[in-house]
Amino acid sequence: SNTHPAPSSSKVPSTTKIPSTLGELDLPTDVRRHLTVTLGHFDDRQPPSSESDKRYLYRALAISVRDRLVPEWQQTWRRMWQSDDRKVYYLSLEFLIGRSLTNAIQNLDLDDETRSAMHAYGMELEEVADRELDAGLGNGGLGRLAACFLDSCANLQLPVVGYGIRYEYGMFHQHIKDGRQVEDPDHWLRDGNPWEIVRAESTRRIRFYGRTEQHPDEQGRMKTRLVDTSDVLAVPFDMPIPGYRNKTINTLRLWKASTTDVFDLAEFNAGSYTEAVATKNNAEQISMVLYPNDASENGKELRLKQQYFLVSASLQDVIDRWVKKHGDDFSEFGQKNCFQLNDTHPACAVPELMRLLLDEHGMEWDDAWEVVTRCMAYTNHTLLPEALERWSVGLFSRLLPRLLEIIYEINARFLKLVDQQWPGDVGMRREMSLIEESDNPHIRMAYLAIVGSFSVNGVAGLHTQLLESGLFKNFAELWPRKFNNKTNGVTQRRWLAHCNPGLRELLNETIGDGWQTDLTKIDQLAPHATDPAFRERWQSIKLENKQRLADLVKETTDVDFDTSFLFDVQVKRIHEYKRQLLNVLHIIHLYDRIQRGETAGMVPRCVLIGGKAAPGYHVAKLIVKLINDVAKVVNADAKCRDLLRVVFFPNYRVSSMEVICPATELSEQISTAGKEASGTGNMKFMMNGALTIGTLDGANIEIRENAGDENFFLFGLDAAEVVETKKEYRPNDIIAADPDIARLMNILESGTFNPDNPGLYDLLTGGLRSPHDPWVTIADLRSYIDAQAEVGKAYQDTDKWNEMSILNAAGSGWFSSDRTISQYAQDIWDVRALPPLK
Ligand code: NBG
Repeated sequence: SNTHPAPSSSKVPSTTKIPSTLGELDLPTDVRRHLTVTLGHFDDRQPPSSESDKRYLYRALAISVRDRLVPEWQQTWRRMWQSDDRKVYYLSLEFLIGRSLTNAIQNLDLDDETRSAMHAYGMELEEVADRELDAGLGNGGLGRLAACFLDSCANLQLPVVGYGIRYEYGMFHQHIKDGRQVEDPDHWLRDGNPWEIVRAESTRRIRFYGRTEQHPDEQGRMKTRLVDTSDVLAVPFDMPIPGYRNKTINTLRLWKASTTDVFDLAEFNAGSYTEAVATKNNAEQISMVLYPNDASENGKELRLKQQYFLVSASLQDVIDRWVKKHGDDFSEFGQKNCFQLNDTHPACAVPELMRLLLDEHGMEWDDAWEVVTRCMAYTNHTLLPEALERWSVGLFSRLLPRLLEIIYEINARFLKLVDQQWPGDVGMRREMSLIEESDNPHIRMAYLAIVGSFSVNGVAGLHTQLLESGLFKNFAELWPRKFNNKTNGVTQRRWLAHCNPGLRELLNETIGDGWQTDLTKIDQLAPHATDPAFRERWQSIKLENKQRLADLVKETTDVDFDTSFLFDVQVKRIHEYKRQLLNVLHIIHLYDRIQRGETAGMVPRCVLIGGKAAPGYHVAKLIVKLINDVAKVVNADAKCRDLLRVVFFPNYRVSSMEVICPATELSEQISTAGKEASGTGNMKFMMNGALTIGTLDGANIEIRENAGDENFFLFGLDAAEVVETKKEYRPNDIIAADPDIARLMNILESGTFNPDNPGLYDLLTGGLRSPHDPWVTIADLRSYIDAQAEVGKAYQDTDKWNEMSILNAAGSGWFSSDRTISQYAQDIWDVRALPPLK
């Protein structure tokens, strides 16, 4: 209890010893205590009979596990701040964490203990763990990458803090009604969140709107200050990020928006109770909901508020700790701190740090700029022009007037530099300006991030090359040394060890368990690829995983997946450039062959497609409808029964991927070359022994290099050929000249899948037939169909297929996020592992 006065300081030991197991309670006793006392759930009948009983049990177990990580969490925090070494802050609007319980159990090595504690309630651990709602605080690859990065930072014991927003509602829940996507709010916090600890004492004040005015400081220098602002509080909630059995628990700090005063007293006294409470709602809106747009920009005022809210709260947090230690001396701040910007979403960090240093800590421009450009680093995640953030100057001047002044000053100085490099070249000044001039001028956030950072990186080899030669060409010419590549990775602890226990045990037995913290060791599998006994075990593990997925598919869609079929999977956000349509066209081709009895050599397949469409993305939603309509026709057709099943998997999310990726045999990575920056799902599939059918896009290129060309099904145009093809693209000619393609287009266009709704898919078929189709789907279709036929052939030779599968897993060492993070730590951050506690 905290109600007793603190003992006099002389009696307080200088380092409080925290017992490693609080109260020495064994886990079953602890679970029972939390169930009945902490949660006040008196009914602990065994086994839990209702869904709600099971959820109580989940919470009691989660709190018991959390108890076991808190002491080392506190110690890691102290190790971090007692050290004078450089620190890193990963600023991201998204952290797509998924579930935390099973991850904590694995990393703290509590599997046996928790499993037997659950047996006492007649429950399997998995059944209890399944009650945890995903923390879906992200859209897709970008948010999940941030979560994998935090895991790897903790594994490598790096001094890294993640900063994000504690959205009340995460990624929407998708359900399918009459074949269409319907969105429901995701109130993931409804049962409370046992993984967070509120730190109200570190609340920060965020200032919006208002105006600037000049005033003299103590030395008589003119300074700027903001007045008449409208303020919101940022309250931090910390989530633990456990390292793998290494006594290190890092922190993810998520900010919740809250009103400055619970009630506006004046309004309250005037009897306007409801208006006063409305003010509170207004402030709290900022952290209410995640914007569900993946790789697309969207210009809403509330989104800019979220971005500034995260950035300002996080920078103030870091500066406050700095000032407590170093006072107002910021000369070393840039050397000792590094902010990694996850895309341009937190790019306001550049002008905001300038503002804090200039206006609140009395620095001069040149010194402040020196500090800022020493500590900011920017990661670009997309080449799609529609995803590049631009904010209207008008909006900015209202919402963040001081930041706009600072951006103008940064731009003026930057354009002088451009003029030195390209004297008199006004075209170049226009092209490179941070402000895009027009009737409605906009700020180019990517340019702001580049100018303010010492490092700019892409997320796969091809992506970085294309940034340097295309999108950021002028900047790469001006500052060639700023640009670097960091190919993405995923954590093998969640994406292999946890989600594929069968394979984990086989690996441990065969090559030892070192791969869990050093995935390069997985190459020791390669010699076993030709061993018949090993192949057989490999295959039987895949079969078990396929059964697990088939059960889930049956439960969620009522479709029977036959585990003797090839499991062919495409899961990712629905987006035109990812070309789920190409996949559908191939399914229609198979359907056509089956109708015509041309099934010689055809391998039976279960095709699974899953992913969410942004709620305002009409074409993507129509693609979802088409997939569902095709699935309905195929699955109802007796002729297809022995050869083809199709499923649209609803509400695809982190926890579903944990079941899907271990069961997948064919991984669909079929984006238009030059459009997918990297991809990360592709890596999870490879690790779990799936073969890839893919284009030369993003990290697919590196996957193919590491798996071996002969173990990868390549098709389609490369990035340069896509550019060439577009100059003279005539999809109608291709369709007319290829009977297979002509027939499948006819099936689609004659309303086979939309008998009651003629014309429904005209938008899609019109796009495919358009000479301006940006995704050149028809150009790649023949090559895709042929590559799929190769897949079928290869699958029929089971020994060969297993060998290729093993060689894919064996080649996946490069794709651990531990490798990626080691490269960030070395090349960008210049940080080392935390020293042990003094
Ligand atoms: C996405 C890319 C993916 C990439 C992830 C992570 C955005 C803006 N970009 O290809 O589309 O794997 O980022 O880097 O969401």
